[in-house]
Amino acid sequence: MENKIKELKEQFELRMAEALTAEELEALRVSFLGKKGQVTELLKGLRDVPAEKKKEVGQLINDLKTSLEGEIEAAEESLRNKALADAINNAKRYNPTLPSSEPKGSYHPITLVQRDLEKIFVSMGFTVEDYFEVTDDYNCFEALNIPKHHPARDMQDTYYLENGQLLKTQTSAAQNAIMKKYGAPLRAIFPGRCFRNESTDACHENTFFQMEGMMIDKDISISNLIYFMKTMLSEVFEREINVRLRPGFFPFVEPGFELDISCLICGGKGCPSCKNSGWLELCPCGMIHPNVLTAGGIDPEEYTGFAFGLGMTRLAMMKYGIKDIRDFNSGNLKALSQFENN
Ligand code: FA5
Repeated sequence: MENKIKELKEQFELRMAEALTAEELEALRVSFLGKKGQVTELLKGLRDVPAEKKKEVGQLINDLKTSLEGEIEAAEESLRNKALADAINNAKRYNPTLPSSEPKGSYHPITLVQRDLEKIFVSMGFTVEDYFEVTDDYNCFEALNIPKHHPARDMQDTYYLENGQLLKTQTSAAQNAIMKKYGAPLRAIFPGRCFRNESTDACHENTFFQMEGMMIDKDISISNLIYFMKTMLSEVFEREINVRLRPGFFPFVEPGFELDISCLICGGKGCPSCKNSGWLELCPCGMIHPNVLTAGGIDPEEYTGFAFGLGMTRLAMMKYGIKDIRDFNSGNLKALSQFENN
């Protein structure tokens, strides 16, 4: 038996020297250590060894088994290391000092407008908050003073998921969570993507961006609201913009307004982008309803605040003279890659 063990070891070493690939190593393992492998057969032959030698021979076979397993594992490890080293050595070298030969990317116009707005509001002491795209009925409607079966729900044809959640129809859906997170006083903006089941046209999309803002403190009034809206618009457009404020109904503000800007595509004459009215509905706003403050854990006797829901996609249309809102989601690089890349 001892001779047989020695012979097997020598045979193994000879074949090991020739095994250069992972497949060859695996074949070697099966041939010696597999279910019907030679070492396994040797172990089975142990039953014919005289009782007084069984322990000693058994030990020798186990040592052989451990040593063969170790050699195969080491060879596999060294193959893996070599493959990794080859991959690293053959990888394309990158020299950061050379001019780039890759085509240069550009930011989406909505990203550019969002960055502008964030800069403007951060400079006025607002924080920038993030919020989910999938939310629930409470946050999107009930916490905003829109109970179930309220007719105001008809204004936003909502995509519901099978589990009862929904795609947010308005960035106002984040108001409650943000009030609960920070309490009062509070100054925050929260840009985000909104979804509505809309028939699309030059100024309506089913997927569009809004940017919500809230300011809550003692003695906040409509004049604060108007000041911030005017400052924001003149900063974004870098000039005075004609605006008009008219009454608007949203259950979560009282009083509520529609802030329209004179259409910059047609100069106010009327075109498909402004539904031929010369004005574009851009930023509904108002003083936050006491019920909404209470739902957010803020005492309406002590604090007041304003909120606005800016149509960021429409703002990008006006800023960059894009006539059709559907271009934004078109994936058409010719249309989308021509904007200032800052
Ligand atoms: C709202 O969504 C309110 N949450 C806004 C608000 C916030 C009011 C805070 C008061 C206080 P409205 O449905 O009007 O309101 O949408 C707001 C803006 O989003 C619109 O003025 C418009 O600029 C933009 N918008 C709305 N629907 C679409 C659409 N289908 N495609 C592109 N932009 C849209």
